[in-house]
Amino acid sequence: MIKKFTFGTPFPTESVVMQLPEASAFPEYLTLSKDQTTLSAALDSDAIVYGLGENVRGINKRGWKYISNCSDDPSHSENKNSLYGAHNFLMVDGDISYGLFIDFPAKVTYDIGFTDLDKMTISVEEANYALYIIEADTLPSIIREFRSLIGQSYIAPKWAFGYQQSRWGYNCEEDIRKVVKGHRDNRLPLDAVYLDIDYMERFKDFTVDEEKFPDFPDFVSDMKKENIHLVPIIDAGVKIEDGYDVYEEGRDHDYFCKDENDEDFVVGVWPGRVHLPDFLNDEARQWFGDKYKFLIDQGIDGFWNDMNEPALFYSEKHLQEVFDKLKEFQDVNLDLYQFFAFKDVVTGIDNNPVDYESFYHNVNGKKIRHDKVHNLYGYYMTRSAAEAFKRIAPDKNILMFSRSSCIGMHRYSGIWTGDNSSWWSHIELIMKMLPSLNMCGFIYTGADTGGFGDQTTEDLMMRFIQISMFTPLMRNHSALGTREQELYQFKDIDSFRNMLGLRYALIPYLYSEYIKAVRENTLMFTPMGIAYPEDPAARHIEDQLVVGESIMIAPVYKQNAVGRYVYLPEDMTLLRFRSADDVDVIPVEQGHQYVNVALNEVLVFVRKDHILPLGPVVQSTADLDYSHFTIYGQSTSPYTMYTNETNTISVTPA
Ligand code: MIG
Repeated sequence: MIKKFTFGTPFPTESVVMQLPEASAFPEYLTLSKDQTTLSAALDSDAIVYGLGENVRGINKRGWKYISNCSDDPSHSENKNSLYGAHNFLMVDGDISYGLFIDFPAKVTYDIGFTDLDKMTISVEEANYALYIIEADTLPSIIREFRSLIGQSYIAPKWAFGYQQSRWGYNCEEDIRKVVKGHRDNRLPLDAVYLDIDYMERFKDFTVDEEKFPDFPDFVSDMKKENIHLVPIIDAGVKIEDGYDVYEEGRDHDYFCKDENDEDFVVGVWPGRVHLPDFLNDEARQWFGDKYKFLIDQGIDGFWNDMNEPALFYSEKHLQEVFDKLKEFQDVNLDLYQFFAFKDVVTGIDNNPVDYESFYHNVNGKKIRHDKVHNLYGYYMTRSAAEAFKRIAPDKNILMFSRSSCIGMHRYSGIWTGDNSSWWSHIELIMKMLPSLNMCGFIYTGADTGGFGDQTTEDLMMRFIQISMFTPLMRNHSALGTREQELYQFKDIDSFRNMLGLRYALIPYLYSEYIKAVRENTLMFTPMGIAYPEDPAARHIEDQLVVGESIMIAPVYKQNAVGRYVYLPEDMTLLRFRSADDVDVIPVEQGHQYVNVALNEVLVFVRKDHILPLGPVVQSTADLDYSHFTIYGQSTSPYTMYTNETNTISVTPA
């Protein structure tokens, strides 16, 4: 049952799709402050708090403070409180269990056992929000009810389950052909290559640099013949440049965010000075979305939206203040305090909170200050694209995922988890994010495989691939200036090829479980405590996940580890894969087990009374073959496999 409580006048976020009547009785396990901005609840000693989507730290969010405030922060260390998304759903699993969703577009702070381990305090910036409390017998039912409240998640095209290669720095057609060739020559399967900001003309959205790509449509179709999709990036900011149509149209029609004097607000991002499209204005949103047609007409069928928190390097106004202020420090003896004051002036330039309070949206004629609706910006940018796709190419399923997000956006696209690093702890982090993201409706998702920032290593890449091979988005992406990390750059290409082969053999199963998660409002990645609620030993395990209905995974995420402990809540069949066809099949008993996992091996545990169908190894999703499967595990009932969004086949146990 969902209970809705409305406080003040909430902004219509369109995060939910159901109209519910107001509930009357406020639940006794929650305390609402007099001013209605703070909710608090006791947490009994064994309670787990699940949810909050894209965030640092554990699956159990207890013991830290999180702030929903979409932020462009490329250092995902555990001292952070906010990443790129605002995912205001959580679930308390204790003596009393319930779900809670705060429908509010600005800051919400969650002190989940940070100040007091046994207490949860949620503070909403203003008493203008809708609160939904979900009560049900089981956690999966709470999730199901919540997900039906927010509407069906986005469905990505099947090719987007193929292996994808990206790097900030592929500069021209030649670079991309080299990447494709590198994969093909080494028989590394591949479905897509990404175009980062370098493909544009001076970083202008909806342009292609003709010097780098002399005949873009031709190139796109060449690539398509090789079963390679090209996926260009779109940034939120529009470059200020006379003669640039997107800039001029936006300016002439007042489609950009305004400053306090009603002038188009100026900030700096990649192209230098830009304006920010006002995605919260219906007309502007439609206008910007229609611009994607420029690339769709040239054969493009996938996009990623970036910098849409929005990321701000500087605002022109604040930059001027900084320059003025810096003069005060010139020729001064900078002592300890002076020096740090000076440093703060400089390092505080980008993504400065003051800047977010100095521009405005036009929402149906009403001027709304940005910080009041901050967390909707990336969501509405992406919605602008997705709504336009329906008009431009109603018969196509176009891949779309975004960096910034808010619940509601899950209906329009997936997300990637932004600028992670080539750190072992970030293999662990994605494993913890996956179930939390699924609860919040984000099912098409994945991390930059191998790590975006910093230098990767071959062993780290191998272990990263071994978790990414289960995630819907499996994309190797890295930052400009870091070590090149295409899989053919490493020594043991054979093992990487084997891992990718296994991924492609798993796609029929993974895609099917993805569709089920979307259609049935379930998790694709289930924490052990939710999958095995009757087993106290499974309850707090955070480094194993149930993937879909049939399998459990226990990734290796520690440097130098050649094995690990695994807890089995029931007897299972262990598959130790070196490749899709080189596998040891080992029955393992319920209980704690130590298992060896060499660097070139990945473990899959088939659950009791379940089967895992593996397809043949192919080089591209275009060659997926549903005519025969190798079946692992045992079951008395057939496995229902979605072969596309709606059709199923029945796969019978061996
Ligand atoms: O601030 O377009 O997260 O994936 O490669 C850097 C360049 C801007 C951030 C994205 C990253 C992308 C990069 N972008």
